[in-house]
Amino acid sequence: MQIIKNYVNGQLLDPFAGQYIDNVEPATGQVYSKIPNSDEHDLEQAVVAAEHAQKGWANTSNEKRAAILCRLADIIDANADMLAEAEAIDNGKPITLAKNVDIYRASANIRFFAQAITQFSSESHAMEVVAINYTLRDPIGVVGCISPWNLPLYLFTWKIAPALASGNAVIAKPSEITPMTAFLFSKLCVEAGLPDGVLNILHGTGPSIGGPLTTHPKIKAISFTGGTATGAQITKVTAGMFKKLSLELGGKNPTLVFADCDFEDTVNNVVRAAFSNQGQICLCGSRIYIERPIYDKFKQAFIEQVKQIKIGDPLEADTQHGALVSKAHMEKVLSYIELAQEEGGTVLTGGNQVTLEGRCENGFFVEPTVIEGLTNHCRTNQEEIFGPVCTIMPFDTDDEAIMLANGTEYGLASSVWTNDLKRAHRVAKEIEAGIVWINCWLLRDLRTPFGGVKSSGVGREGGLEALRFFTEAKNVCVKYG
Ligand code: TXE
Repeated sequence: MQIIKNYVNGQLLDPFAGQYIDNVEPATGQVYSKIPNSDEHDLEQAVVAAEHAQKGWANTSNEKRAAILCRLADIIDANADMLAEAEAIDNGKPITLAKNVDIYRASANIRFFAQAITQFSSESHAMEVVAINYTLRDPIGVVGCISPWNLPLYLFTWKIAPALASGNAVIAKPSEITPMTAFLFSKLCVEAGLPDGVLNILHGTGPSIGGPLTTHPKIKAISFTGGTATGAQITKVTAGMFKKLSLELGGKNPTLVFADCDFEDTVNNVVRAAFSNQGQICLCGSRIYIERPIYDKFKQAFIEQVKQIKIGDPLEADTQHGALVSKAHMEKVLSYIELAQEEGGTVLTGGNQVTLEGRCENGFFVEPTVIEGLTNHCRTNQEEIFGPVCTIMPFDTDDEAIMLANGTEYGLASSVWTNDLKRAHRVAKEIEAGIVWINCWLLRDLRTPFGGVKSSGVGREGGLEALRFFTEAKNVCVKYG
């Protein structure tokens, strides 16, 4: 049984109190490793290490920091197969997806921000003949990064890379449900020569270590991705502490399919948008609105394709649909499928737990599920299910499509499928979301602002937005006139 360790001041350590929790492999339902359940003592040790390391790291030139981070990205690439296998075991996602999306993006995140910091500049504002203002952008100091289980190493690196690149020291907490790749990553940090204390990784639950991390007075900024309820809790407990917060929360994303779309390409991508990573991506399109003239044709083609998704052992190369992340999460998803039927929905395909034979007989597998016949305001269409469940509904006009799309408390992402240029731009302008994809989904340029509106969060990640978040602006005004 593998025992995961914290990474503090460059060392792999057991938690002070010696408390561990079980780590379950979702595809088998078996405990396969132990995770430290860290507490305030571990946090204090990490804060001291981070504070001590931060000044030196901030005073290291951008080029040198970038070189160390690029070395780390190269080491991730060299270990991509090992990390992808670990991610598939720990999370239940198909190994092919883990390699091509998660691990690929983990090194891309680090390399991107390593390079971005060497191009980062700040503004100056001349007051004609009187004075000049210039803006200094200094690292904040010690910052906290809290990441979820759905894209474990991908989102972990997405947060720590801009924080480190801009000269902060980081205390990071991966999800206790998927801690393995962050642990393996800490060993790679040692190999890359990341200075001691610059990055500290503490494992454990929200109550034991997440909460204390958010309220620690020396941690001046928190970047969080996770559930909306947790985001609200973090906002509440940090109120009055004047911390910078970036919150990337839940989504209930609309997919708008217009009759003039490229039919086959749209079907393929709407399936991908609904069911990638077993529907456990905050960007997944789970409410699919289809213009009435093609509703029946689209429904048929869509269901046919969904039925062909190969469910299987995440470790098999041809598996397209793996296990849900935990038993509790599987039960939550199944309860929503039941609720959808109580609310008057008809399950067109899927709807059940799947029992595989052999190694995965006790795994947490649920069929890709498509439901129709629901109203927009029912709970199934309002609440984040975060699993392989989508609903389909017809619409008649552009305005109705926009109204339906905007009819939830969330506003993270959306996708629009049409060949009408004017409509595409108009709909994009009207949709209440941080991200609108036109004729594509999850096509990511890391320079673009990333985040949501309404209950999907506050703040933006990505590119300059992330570097600005992890730095403090100071205006210097020099009078010379
Ligand atoms: O998330 P949590 P959970 C949604 C999705 C899912 C639901 C709950 O709907 O079903 O949230 O998932 C840490 N202070 N998303 O329970 O609890 C926690 O340990 C500080 C959407 O796993 O929000 C983990 O590291 N930290 C989503 C991280 O927060 C706390 C991704 C996220 O866990 C804490 C995941 C606290 N009080 C779930 N409590 C997305 N937007 O991508 C927990 N944590």
